[in-house]
Amino acid sequence: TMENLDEILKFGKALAEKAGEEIKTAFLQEKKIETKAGCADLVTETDKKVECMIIDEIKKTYPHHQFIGEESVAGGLKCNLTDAPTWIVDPVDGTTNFVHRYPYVAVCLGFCVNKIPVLGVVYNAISGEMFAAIKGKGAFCNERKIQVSKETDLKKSLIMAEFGSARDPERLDFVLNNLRSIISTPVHSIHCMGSAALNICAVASGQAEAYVEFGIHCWDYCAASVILEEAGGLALDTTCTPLDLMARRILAACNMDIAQGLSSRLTHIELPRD
Ligand code: LIP
Repeated sequence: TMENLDEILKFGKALAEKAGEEIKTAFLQEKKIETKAGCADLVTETDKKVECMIIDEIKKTYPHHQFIGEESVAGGLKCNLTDAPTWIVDPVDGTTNFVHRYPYVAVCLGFCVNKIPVLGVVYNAISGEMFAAIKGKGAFCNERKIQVSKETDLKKSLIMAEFGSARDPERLDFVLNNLRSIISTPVHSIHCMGSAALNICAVASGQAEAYVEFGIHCWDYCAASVILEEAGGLALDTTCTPLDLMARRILAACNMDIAQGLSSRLTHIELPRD
C-alpha cells in the first residue's frame, strides 16, 4: 500500500487537536487516578477515553491501519509492530503532569510503515504547540520550521532526563548514578519536563542539546523521534547505535559529538522489550 503521508499528517494534526480539546477540558477538573506498574505509574480516565477516541477515528478513516496504544497495551493487547501501516499512540504523554496540572502534556501520534517511523505528531494540548514531521520533509512547530542546537561541547549543554516511574532501590541507583555522571561532566544543567515526547521536541527545537531515558515505551518516543531527525538531530539507542523502537530506551541529541559524549558517561541496562 502506498500511503499518502501529506494527507495522513493533516488527519493526524486534526485528530491531535480533537484529543487536545478533551485533555484541556479535563486539565483543571478533579481526576480519577489509578496506578499501573507501580505507585508512580499513573493513568486517568482521560488517558483511556482519549485513546479510544483516537483509535475509533483512525479506524473510520483508515480501516487497513494497525495500532499500538499505551492504554490498549496496559489493558492486555499485544505490542505487535509489523510491516503494516501502524499508528503508535500515546493519548496523554506526561500523565503525572496532567494529574498535577503542570502544563506539559502531549498527545503523541507516530506512524510507521515497514516498521520505520515515517510521520510524527506531538501536540502540547495546554500550550497549543503542534510539533509535526514527515520523514524527508523537515520538522515544524505550528508551521514554523524547527532546527536543533549547533552546540558540540557537552560541557555547554542543557540535558533533558527523567527519574522515570520505577521506585525500587536497584533501579533508582541506576537512574541516579547516570544523572550524577551527567551533571558532573559538568553540563550546564539537567531538566525534567515530565514528558518524554516534549523532552525530545525540546531537543528538536534547539532548546536543549540532548535527552536520555531508560524504561520508557515505544509510544513515548516513536512520534517525537521523526520530529527530532527531521530537525537535524539524532534519535539513537543509548549506546549510539540505531534507535530500537521496542528496546525502551533512547538517546536524543542535536549531533553526534553530544550523543557520543553523553553515551560514554552512561551505564546502560537492557529492559524487557515492548
Ligand atoms: C511518561 C514519560 C515520562 C517518563 C515516564 C513515563 P506517560 O509517559 O513521558 O517522561 O519519565 O517514565 O513513561 O506514562 O505519561 O505516557
